[in-house]
Amino acid sequence: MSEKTYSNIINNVLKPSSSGQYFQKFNPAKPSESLGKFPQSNAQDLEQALEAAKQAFEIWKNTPAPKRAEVLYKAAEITSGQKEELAQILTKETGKPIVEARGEIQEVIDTYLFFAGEGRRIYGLTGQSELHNKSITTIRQPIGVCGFITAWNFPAAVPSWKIAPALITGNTFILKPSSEAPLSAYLLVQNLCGAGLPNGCANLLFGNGELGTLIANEPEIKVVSLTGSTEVGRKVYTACAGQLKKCALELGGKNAIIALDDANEELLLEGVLWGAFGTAGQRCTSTSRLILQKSAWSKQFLAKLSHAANKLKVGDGADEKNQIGPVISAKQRENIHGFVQRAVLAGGELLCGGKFLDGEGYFYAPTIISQIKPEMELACQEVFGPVLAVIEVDNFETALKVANNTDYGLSLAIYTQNINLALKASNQLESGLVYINAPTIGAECGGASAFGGWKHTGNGSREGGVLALDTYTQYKTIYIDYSEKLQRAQID
Ligand code: UN1
Repeated sequence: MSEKTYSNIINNVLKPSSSGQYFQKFNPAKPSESLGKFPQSNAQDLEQALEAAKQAFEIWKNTPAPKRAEVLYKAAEITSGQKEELAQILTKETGKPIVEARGEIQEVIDTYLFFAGEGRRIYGLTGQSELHNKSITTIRQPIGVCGFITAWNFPAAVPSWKIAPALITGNTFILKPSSEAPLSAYLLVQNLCGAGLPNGCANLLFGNGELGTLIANEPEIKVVSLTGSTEVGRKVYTACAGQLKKCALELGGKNAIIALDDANEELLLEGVLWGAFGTAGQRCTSTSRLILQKSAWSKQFLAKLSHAANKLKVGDGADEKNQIGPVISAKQRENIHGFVQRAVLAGGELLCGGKFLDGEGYFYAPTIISQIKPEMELACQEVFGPVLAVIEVDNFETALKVANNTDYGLSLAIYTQNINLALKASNQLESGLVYINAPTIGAECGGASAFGGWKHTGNGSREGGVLALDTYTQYKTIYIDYSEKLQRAQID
């Protein structure tokens, strides 16, 4: 089969890049299989996309929000009709198991439906004036062209978390997906265009980090939303700060499950396996630390956990029987292995995994390393792979301290049947997400499900849920004076 060459999408038209250069994308489970060639876009492409997005903004911002919602409802319907096909492609692109890929496409649908509903509820505030015959109203208004820079691990869901709130509030966008996962984003944008979005509202440019830098530095892009590493986040934040423009960051994590000795063992075992090894540990929410209360029970539990981890089926995610797919690239697999080797050299005890697995793809065995101390590299740095560091502690108080002892603050969990300790933990854990008796992964996108982190995981913005509207709107306060004579507010 000949390799397909893809184009950017600008103003609802397929446009090859002006650079004439392309990159290839391969299936991480079968690296000899190419998914196609994608343009390496440059400043000229960005200029064209920007022009289209700016013009479209003038139309879209004046379209009533419930009308905008119709496009999202339609996009949800189209996506739903293609769910299996999109999931299969997502699996080829990322290697994630097909059940997870189906779940991710469902998340796109749910995100569109949730924000379409918000189209009838973009509420403001009304206030009380100190004067007679005067009213005060604060409304939300769109900001302009948004730039989205997204990661490869959730190549459909994460862009949808940005696209849906931006569009429903009247903004237009340019999306630059990771070059490790360009195809799902392409299909997402095509479906939005096919759902009746006016030309130029949704634009897609493929490219590498240089294109991301151009987007962050472009003054006419008024909001930048990035899902990526803390390192890139710092650069993007600095660029945006220089222009005093909005920036939403969703960055790394060093998430932990605290397991107290009264935990429901069955739930805990399943939760740790799923949290640590789901998506091959490549979620910003993955459980990368298990903070285990030391007891006679904890030893047995670790033995059971390692046994179960060893039995997980690792292989091509397209095969329904496989539970863990490959990691995204050869380079990433080397990085992961480096972390494991250094942890063992530093005194960690390898309970299972710690090796490459046979097969053409970038498979890495689910790995558990115990005897990790809170100050060791494996306890502090994000690995982004199927590696779990076990840190044993004596009691609840130390467990909380260790859990909070990280630069990141995305997702922390506690397993206990003691309601007082569970509630104390939910109050004292320093993270944007806290789970009680569930692992650190699995955030939803509706209503109150604000997604985002504390500390170096972000800069305070939230995605998924009604608070996401804050990123894409600015407030305007309107005073209306219907008195016939001049009045003044109290000035002394
Ligand atoms: C991410 O890895 O960037 O909560 C997002 C979860 C997923 C989202 C992960 N729904 O695990």
